[in-house]
Amino acid sequence: MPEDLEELRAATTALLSLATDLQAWDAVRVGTLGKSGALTTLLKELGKTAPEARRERGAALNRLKDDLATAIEARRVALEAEALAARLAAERMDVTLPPRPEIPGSLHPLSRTLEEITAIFGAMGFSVAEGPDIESDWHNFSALNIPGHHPARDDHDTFYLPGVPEQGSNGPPRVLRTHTSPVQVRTMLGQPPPIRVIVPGRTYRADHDATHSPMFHQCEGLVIDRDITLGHLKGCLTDFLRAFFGITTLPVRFRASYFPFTEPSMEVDIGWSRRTGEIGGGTDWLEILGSGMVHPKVLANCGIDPREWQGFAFGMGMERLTMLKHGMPDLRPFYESDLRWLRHYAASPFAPASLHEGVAG
Ligand code: 2NM
Repeated sequence: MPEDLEELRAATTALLSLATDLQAWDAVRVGTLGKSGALTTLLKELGKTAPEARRERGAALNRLKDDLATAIEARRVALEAEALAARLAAERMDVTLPPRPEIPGSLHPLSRTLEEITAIFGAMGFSVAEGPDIESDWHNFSALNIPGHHPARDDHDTFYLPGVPEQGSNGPPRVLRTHTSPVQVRTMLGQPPPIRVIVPGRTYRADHDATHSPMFHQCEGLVIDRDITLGHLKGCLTDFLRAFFGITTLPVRFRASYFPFTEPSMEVDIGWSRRTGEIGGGTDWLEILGSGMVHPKVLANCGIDPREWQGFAFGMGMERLTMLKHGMPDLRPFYESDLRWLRHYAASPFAPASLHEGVAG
């Protein structure tokens, strides 16, 4: 290799080893391979070389360019690894430290609601089921007897995801689940009855204003056995609402309604005062839950024989429940991480929801 090229190789290699951070490294890269870098300049000058020597010098230049590009890239990888190692060492955290009860942090009010709901239904023999946020159209809609023309399927409400590449762009349609019911579908498909589950989790709808968030939390529930009746539904949900709001005499009303996945279907209202906002007082009614007897078609879709099994299901919005319990006027602060709001509504992690006193209170 010509002497001037060997010199450039040596000089660049030396500069690279002197570059101890990415900024210095980038200066070497630009100074070598950049638009007016040393090597780029030599390549541009190749045209001035005598025609007999041009082929050989060109080949040597290209070899040097490959070598230097490789060395420069290797240095970047090494510097980034060093930087990461330094950061990991600086941010090392001792997870064996004892707790500091004087700064315990606190629970988000939604987490608290989740704990309370779980404790209440847990005392009634329910377990918690979970499932994916990204669902097939079938689990989210078809299995639940929601036909293609139902408004819940409207593009206005549902976030559709692009087709999965491995399955070709016209693979099965995927959605962000619009309710947690697809988890009930998965539960029925995955285990034989009897079933007693609640299903808390994130749900998604293309809706955004003072009382709607595109992501919110639901808790649904499902009970399947041989002889479950509307009476069980009414008793279970009445007990739940009275335990959740801590009012043993809370008025609860069941009002005929419609859902595609239950028959008959009912909205559940609690007594309150519209004027003062007080729950359990006054003479007004507030809608709080949806419920019904699981439609025989849904049972059949999920591999359960509706001549042998029946049951009830229900669903509620967890933010709404939390807002009503604490008299919160606005939904938006739930997701804004504003410490003033969080401290105001915080619950202590050292006073977890428990029901040692029983559901009926
Ligand atoms: C609601 C209201 C009424 C419901 C039904 C089912 C399933 F999977 F069993 F069919 N899951 N959840 C249901 C019924 C949900 O939410 C307002």
